[in-house]
Amino acid sequence: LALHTELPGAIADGQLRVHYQPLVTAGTHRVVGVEALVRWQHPERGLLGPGAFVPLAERSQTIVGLTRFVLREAVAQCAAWRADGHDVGVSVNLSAAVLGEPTLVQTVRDVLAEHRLERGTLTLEVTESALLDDPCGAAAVLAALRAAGARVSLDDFGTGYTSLTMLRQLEADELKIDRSFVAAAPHAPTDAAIVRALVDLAHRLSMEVVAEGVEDARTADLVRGLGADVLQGFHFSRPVPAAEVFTGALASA
Ligand code: G
Ligand code: G
Ligand code: NA
Ligand code: MN
Repeated sequence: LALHTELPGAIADGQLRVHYQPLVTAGTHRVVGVEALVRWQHPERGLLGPGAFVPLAERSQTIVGLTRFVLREAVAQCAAWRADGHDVGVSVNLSAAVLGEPTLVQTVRDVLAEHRLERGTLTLEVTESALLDDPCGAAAVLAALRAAGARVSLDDFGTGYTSLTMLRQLEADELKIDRSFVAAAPHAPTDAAIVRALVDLAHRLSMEVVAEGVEDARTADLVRGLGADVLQGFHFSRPVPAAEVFTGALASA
């Protein structure tokens, strides 16, 4: 059986899992959020990463159900952490294919209301390539998602082709600098200059800046110095099951 034909049944059957990767403040490395990253606990093939099946889901309507599952799971988990005294938010990835889905905004409204999550606690990550498909439509959807109480983050920023045009057309709360620039910054003055410039640009547009792909202490210190507000990467934690997020070395805000 091909993975793409199995996936809808697997979602219904409860085979998807959500892992979480911490986001920490640049200064003191307190956990202020987590990014939800989907996995598939496949009965024969073992634990599959998103690269193995998210692209398949994106080629069919399956991505709609997958996204709804991850949103519900992540928001419920975030609400549980907050009830336990952890002042954290949660970030969920949205594919281009769901941005055009008429039910998306209502789903977000419903899930936030169901778990009584405060405005600004859920962040929705979109990539430039997702926005490229239909920039005007995307701007309207992002505005509606923000009106519903979610934050919007521009993921993998700097790798698309029309970054600056995007910034003129839509309002976002957060910019995630692509990990290719972050990882290279300690070794290449050009990359460090690009990180600095993206930070300044984002701050002037009142956006918070996340540096992703921080793999060592030297990179963490450098991008903090370049002005990043929040850091994410293997140096702090890999994506882990919910139960492991607050049991390691990292403390929450
Ligand atoms: O963990 P890995 O490096 O394989 O992740 C690859 C990609 O899968 C990342 O770009 C990430 O944004 C994407 N991804 C992970 N979880 C989800 C999800 O729930 N929905 C969507 N649309 N993409 C996801
Ligand atoms: O495209 P997106 O930014 O959503 O991708 C998130 C992916 O990045 C996850 O699959 C996660 O495993 C991966 N990731 C997170 N931190 C690091 C890191 O420090 N280094 C590398 N190479 N990948 C990372
Ligand atoms: Na992301
Ligand atoms: Mn990214």
